[in-house]
Amino acid sequence: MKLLDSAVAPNPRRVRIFLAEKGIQVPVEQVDIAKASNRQPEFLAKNPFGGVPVLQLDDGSYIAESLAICRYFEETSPKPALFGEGAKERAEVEMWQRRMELYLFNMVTGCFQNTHAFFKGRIPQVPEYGEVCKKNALSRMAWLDGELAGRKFIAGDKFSVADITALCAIDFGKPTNIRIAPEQKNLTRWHQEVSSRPSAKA
Ligand SMILES: N[C@@H](CCC(=O)N[C@@H](CS)C(=O)NCC(=O)O)C(=O)O
Repeated sequence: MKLLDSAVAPNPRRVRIFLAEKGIQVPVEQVDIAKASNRQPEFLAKNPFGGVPVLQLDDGSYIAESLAICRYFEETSPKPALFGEGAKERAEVEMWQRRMELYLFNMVTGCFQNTHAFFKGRIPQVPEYGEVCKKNALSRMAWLDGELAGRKFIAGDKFSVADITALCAIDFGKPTNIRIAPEQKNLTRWHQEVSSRPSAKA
């Protein structure tokens, strides 16, 4: 088994944090996305969309999509449960994970992809759309600050995959100046708490 990784990108970080929380060690191979190694035929044969991370299994098959990889490890190593336990908690974690991915993470990465020099010439950039993404991300962080007034973590009292997605989204906001505002005390408290977990260094 091997994780095809990029140390600089937010999606692979989601998987690395997930693995660290579970205490699972997987051999890692860096894919040089700056040199577009992930866009070469050899990599596209593993994941036709070219994104990292990709998990290479011992039977020679590949699993792409960060959340699919996380779900694989949730099944093989159920404790600690990061997708929730029982019908209600699992549904709540799923709801929050999807909210964090669709409405925050994708906005932060959408801003980066459409405005940052890294993606110039790689994809057709639409800077105006990037600015819309940034505005959306900032307003969702303001909303999240209010949500976190009443609970410790994103989906409730327990740390979950929703926290991992939100942490990776917010930290990846740095290059496009998507930052937590000083008055967002609840979001700041949550960010400090999840950042101080050993897994955040992954
Ligand atoms: N939906 C995929 C997204 C994968 C993705 O876009 N990964 C980025 C890194 S965060 C990537 O490979 N970027 C380089 C590129 O697209 O060329 C997932 O959840 O893993």
